[in-house]
Formats: sequence, structure tokens, C-alpha cells
Amino acid sequence: MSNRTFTMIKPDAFSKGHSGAILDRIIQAGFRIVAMKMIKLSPEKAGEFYAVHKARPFFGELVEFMSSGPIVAAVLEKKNAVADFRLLIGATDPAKADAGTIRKLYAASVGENAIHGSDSDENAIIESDFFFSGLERF
Ligand code: FUP
Repeated sequence: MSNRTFTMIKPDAFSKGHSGAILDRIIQAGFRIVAMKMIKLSPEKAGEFYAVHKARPFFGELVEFMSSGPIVAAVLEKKNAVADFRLLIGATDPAKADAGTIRKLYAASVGENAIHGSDSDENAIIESDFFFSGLERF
């Protein structure tokens, strides 16, 4: 069990002005921000990040959406970070997300679902390294 996870506030939530409220929920839930930046992904970079989904029918839309506007990328620290953060954000499909979760509150659809959270300790490290070098972390 590792104590770090990686998140992105996605372009839908960012453009609707929900970044502040979402970050507040994350901090109130006990996560410490280890690294954070606002960035606009190129389609190439978005495709690289989601390369595992390359063969899926929604890949093109996913890449287009994730490169459509700024995102906030962050590394978060808390005991049991990966699992606790998945609980905080809720199910991938906001219609199936529990009440009070970030996706229930801010996501519109499976595709535009407001926020990302790593699904394993291994991916948390890979995804954090994709956006941040060791020097950028506190
Ligand atoms: P999650 O781990 O909850 O982010 O969800 P997945 O890894 O299953 O999916 C990654 C991203 O692909 C989702 F955030 C949105 C997108 N997606 C779709 O657009 N359509 C789908 O049917 C499934 C996922």
C-alpha cells in the first residue's frame, strides 16, 4: 500500500470553474498536495497518457476531450491514497457514482467525468512521472 496517487481535474470541470471547489474537497478529505500544475495537453500527449485505451472505440473522443482545454494535474499524499481517492471521486460513470462523490457532483457523462484518479500504486507512479520530475515535488 503506497501513500501517493495522481489526479487530473479534467477540461470539463476546469472550464466550468469547478477546480477550486474540487481541490477544496480533496484537501478537506485529508490529501496533501505534493505537486501541482495547470497545463493544456497536446493531442499527442493525451494519447500517450491514455495509450492503454488505444484500441477502445472511445479513444479518439477521449484524446480530443482531454486536449480540449487546460487541466490541473497533481500528485496527492495520504495513507491508502489510491483506494481512498477512488472512493472520493466515485464511479467512472457519474450516473452510478455515490452521492457526495466528486463525479456525482461535477461530472456530466462517462466521457466528460470531471476528474481522474490512478487505479493502482504502480499507475500512480507512472502517471506522476508523466507530468512531474522529482524536483517539482514537495
Ligand atoms: P477511470 O479509471 O474511472 O478513470 O476509468 P477508465 O480507466 O475505465 O477510463 C478512462 C477514461 O476513459 C475515463 F475517464 C473516460 C473514458 N471512457 C470513455 O470515454 N468511455 C467509456 O466507455 C469508458 C471510459
